[in-house]
Amino acid sequence: MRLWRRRFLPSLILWRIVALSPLSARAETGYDAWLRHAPITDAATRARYDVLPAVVVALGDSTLLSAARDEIVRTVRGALGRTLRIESWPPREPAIVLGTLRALKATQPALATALHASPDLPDDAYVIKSIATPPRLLVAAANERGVLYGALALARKLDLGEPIAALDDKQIPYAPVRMLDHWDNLDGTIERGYAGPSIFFEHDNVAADLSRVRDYARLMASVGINACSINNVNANPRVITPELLPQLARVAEAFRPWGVRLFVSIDFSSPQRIGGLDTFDPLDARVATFWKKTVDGIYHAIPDFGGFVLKADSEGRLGPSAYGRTHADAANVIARPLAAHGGLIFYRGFIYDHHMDWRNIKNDRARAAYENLYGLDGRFDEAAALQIKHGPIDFQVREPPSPIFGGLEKTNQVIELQVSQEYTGQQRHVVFLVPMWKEVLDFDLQARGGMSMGPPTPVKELVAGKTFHRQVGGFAAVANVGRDRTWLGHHLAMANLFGFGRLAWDPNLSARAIAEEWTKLTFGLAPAVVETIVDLQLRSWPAYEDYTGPLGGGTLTDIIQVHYGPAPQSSEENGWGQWHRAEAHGVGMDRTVATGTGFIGQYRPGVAAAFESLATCPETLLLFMHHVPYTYRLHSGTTVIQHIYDRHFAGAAEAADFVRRWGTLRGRIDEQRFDEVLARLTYQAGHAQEWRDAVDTYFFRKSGIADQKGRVTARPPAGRIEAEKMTLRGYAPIAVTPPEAASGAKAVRCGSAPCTARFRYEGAVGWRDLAVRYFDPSGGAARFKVRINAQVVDEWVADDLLPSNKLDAHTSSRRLVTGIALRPGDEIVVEGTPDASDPAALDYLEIAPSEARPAKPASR
Ligand code: GCW
Repeated sequence: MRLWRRRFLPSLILWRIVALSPLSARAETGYDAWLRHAPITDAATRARYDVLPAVVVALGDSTLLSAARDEIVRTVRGALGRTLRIESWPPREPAIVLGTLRALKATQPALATALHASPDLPDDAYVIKSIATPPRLLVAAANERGVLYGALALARKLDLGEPIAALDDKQIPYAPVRMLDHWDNLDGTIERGYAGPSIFFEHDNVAADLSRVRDYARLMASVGINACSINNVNANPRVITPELLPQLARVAEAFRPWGVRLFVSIDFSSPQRIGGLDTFDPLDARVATFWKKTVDGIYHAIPDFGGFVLKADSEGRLGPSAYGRTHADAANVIARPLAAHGGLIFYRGFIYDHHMDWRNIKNDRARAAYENLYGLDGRFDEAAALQIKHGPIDFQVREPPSPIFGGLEKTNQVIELQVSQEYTGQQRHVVFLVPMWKEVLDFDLQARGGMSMGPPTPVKELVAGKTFHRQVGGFAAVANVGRDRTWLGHHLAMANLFGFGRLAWDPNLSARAIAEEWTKLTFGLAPAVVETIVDLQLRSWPAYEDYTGPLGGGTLTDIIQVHYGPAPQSSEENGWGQWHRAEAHGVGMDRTVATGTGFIGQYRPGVAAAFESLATCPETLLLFMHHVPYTYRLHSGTTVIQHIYDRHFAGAAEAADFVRRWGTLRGRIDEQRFDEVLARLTYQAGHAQEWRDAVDTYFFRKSGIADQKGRVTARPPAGRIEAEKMTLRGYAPIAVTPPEAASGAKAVRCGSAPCTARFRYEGAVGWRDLAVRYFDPSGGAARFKVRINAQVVDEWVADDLLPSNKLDAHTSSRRLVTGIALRPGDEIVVEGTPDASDPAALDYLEIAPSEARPAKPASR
């Protein structure tokens, strides 16, 4: 051992030199996500790895085992600056040995015996064990993918600086299905994707360069994801035509070394649209033949193909209802040929009528999944699983678990979560979703009929088949990563991708533990950094819920199109069924059995009773379950309306505090990611104010009830100067839609450039911060300048890519101009120069005493 260490001393010295070079020497673009394998600089932590062998041996040469071995080499190289020797069996010195139990037994039966716990290892489970005698460190599993997971887990331990001297770790995945879905279109666009174009497709074909797909597969494997569906559930039927097959085979090949099985989404009318039939009736023999031929053809090209995802009879997609057939008929006709090859079909439970009559207060979209599927329990083939969104509506910031999880006893289930933050800030807002997912996964649906009937039946156990036996079950999440170098568009959003994988492997991990792991891997082990980022992540979902919409009323976002900024009224009076039913006296959906839509009756009796009664309904879900007067008093004694006002202010203040908190990390992490996250958090704080003001104003206008704290009134708040009240040249007032998207319902837009809006400052002498609220629609890049008297103090280009080309709450943006010395009589001028269809529109200016901010404020 000592001899061996001496042999490697020179490289260690060299390493110290590398390790001591400044942080900025490492390019930190975000692309490596949590697999950076960054140098461990702390001497005590490094000393833990003095026991690490210098050799790594893989028992076999498959692509999986090679990937496993190479990742160990890469990790040790990065973390410790040592290059492990790759050898074959038997190694001549202590080694890390990676192999399946079968290979171990064949090479050295004694080693296999050392792993006594292991004969019962299911697929994908692994053991990592240090042993006293050479070869020292074993990573073993029943299947090769398990070996890969073990190797990647060992790599993670190293990256986390955890001791490895006495390892005896056995990990069994909680469920067999751990899957990521993508809503990528063949033309390269992504439905609800917020980080650039598809990594899988371009120009109606699979992308020519799949190197990003390979890197993505490595990320997936590192957290135990074993399946990936690559195209939109609103599927283009071409995806399974013979023309595309060789291309899909290339994706499968990119996934293979990392143990990820390829799935695709299909169109249910394919037999007609690409099969030349005049029908897609699932009970028609010709249709069955079409599916069999298609499936056989795919397996011929891709022997380890995973199967299909299917969205049918939902949001305009064709389905079995066209022929009066059931969802089970539809799933089974495709499941049968898949089963012959070990494939699966995930049949989506997201089935509802989006033309529902909103005037009928008994109508309720939340009831749809249960009504469509409950009666079919036991009629789905074993190779079919229902893939059910976690809540009964659609990835809102707060929903109860879908009752169908607790209703089905004889049907395979997979829960569908969403990493892509469709309704939760679209990766412009930091919202760490793991705590939200955990609330759903831990929720006891009392599926055995009530507490008296046996132990609790939390959602996680139900979907994993631990309560009622299921052939297939587990976890899926819609990820929608894109070509942006950060994968999701926000460095901090990657904690959701990581967290989903970790939860799918082990839903009993705590949100904090997951956040800690992710932060250490992504930003390093320094305690102050870890504490700050973990704290911010854990506060982010509650903050977002507060400033968008507390009490379970729905996110109040624009429902019709982009699902981003506030547009509370857009949920109402249309067929989409995301109603919150705000009227002059009260708000909320009455879903009770007694007087409402009856949705609550879909839960088992114990759960239903708790939701039905106002006294026991969790207040986080109050407006989801009940319609109450604005004056209804919560357990705290506060009225609903006052609570709405208060939480919006508290949430926006939290978002502002995130900027301050992040600022403390300057110099403690790399500059690039520090600056990029700071820019996003600064934007988020500005947009959180927009949310706060829009939603509070909306409820103020609906209810007519004043905010007891005087913040929500018909007049602009203190310190705010409406643009339309300033002295305008070239600018003209314009009404904004929806009205609450702009302060005072109005903005000014530039007619003939250059336009100016000016006013005279009459406040006290002092350092001031100016907040300029302007609109940044997508149709151009207007320019703005702020002048104090003749001096230009700031200028910027409004070229963010926000999801609207109008003046609305999606494009409402804030520019902070900090630390301005103002004197009474100063003239403050905003000058706007339009570009294309962007009219350099302004909403208001706000002047406040300067706050301590990060030394270098980010642009937005
Ligand atoms: O919430 C809706 C999204 C759609 C999506 C659908 C679904 C892919 O707005 O964009 O379609 O859910 O999950 O099928």
